[in-house]
Amino acid sequence: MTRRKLVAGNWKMHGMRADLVEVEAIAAAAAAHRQIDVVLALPATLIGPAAAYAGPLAIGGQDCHANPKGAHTGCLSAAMLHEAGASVVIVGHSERRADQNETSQDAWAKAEAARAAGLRVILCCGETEAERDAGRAERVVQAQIEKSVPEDANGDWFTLAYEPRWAIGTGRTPTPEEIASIHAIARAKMRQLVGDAAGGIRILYGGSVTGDNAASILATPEVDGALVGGASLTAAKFVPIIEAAA
Ligand code: G2H
Repeated sequence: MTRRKLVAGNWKMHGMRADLVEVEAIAAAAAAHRQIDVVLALPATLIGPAAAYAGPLAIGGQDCHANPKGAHTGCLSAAMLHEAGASVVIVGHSERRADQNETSQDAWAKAEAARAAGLRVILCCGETEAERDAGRAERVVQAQIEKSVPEDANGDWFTLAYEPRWAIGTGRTPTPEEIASIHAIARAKMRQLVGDAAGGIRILYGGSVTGDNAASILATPEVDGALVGGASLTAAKFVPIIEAAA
């Protein structure tokens, strides 16, 4: 099955209004490469201003609450993100798993809430370095998928991102063979859960993707795109990754 490439940037806790010039330049690159999908997951404070001129660049949030409303100080619902201008949200990122003790069950609930609010979802999974060293990477990713991928997931609204935690922000990446192997295992696991719909679900690789390694990572079998952190913060770094995918 042919799947459109998707390149998603994740600005994490970076970005002030002055940085909207970068969003504008990235939106121009997305407009020049409409054969692929480009997403920018921004801090919530920038979603509204960025969405005003994003055009084909989809603006995303980086997390949402699993509940539609309630007494959750400091949290944002999926509907709030949607109303602000987001069309996508990342859930289950390893930094939220580490910093906020989020679980795969939490990621499942957030994915369901996001879908109900009309958002598309990028759900993250990936093993720690200790799990990798113990030879458990495949089992860890399979277990995360089993607990977090909704049973009605399909490629229209759902994307999986494989992000080995030891590769995030470290400059280290798995070999293309290792990435291809885990992605194939992830797709097989999703096929058990959602059947043929798994064939339409994109699987992104994330973790220290840069303009230098993007072409080889994106050419790897089973890689349908990239989730990019540090190298998405400026157009100068992110646009070459978009071009590598196009
Ligand atoms: C992994 C990735 C983006 P970076 O978190 O989600 O970050 O590209 O900085 O490793």
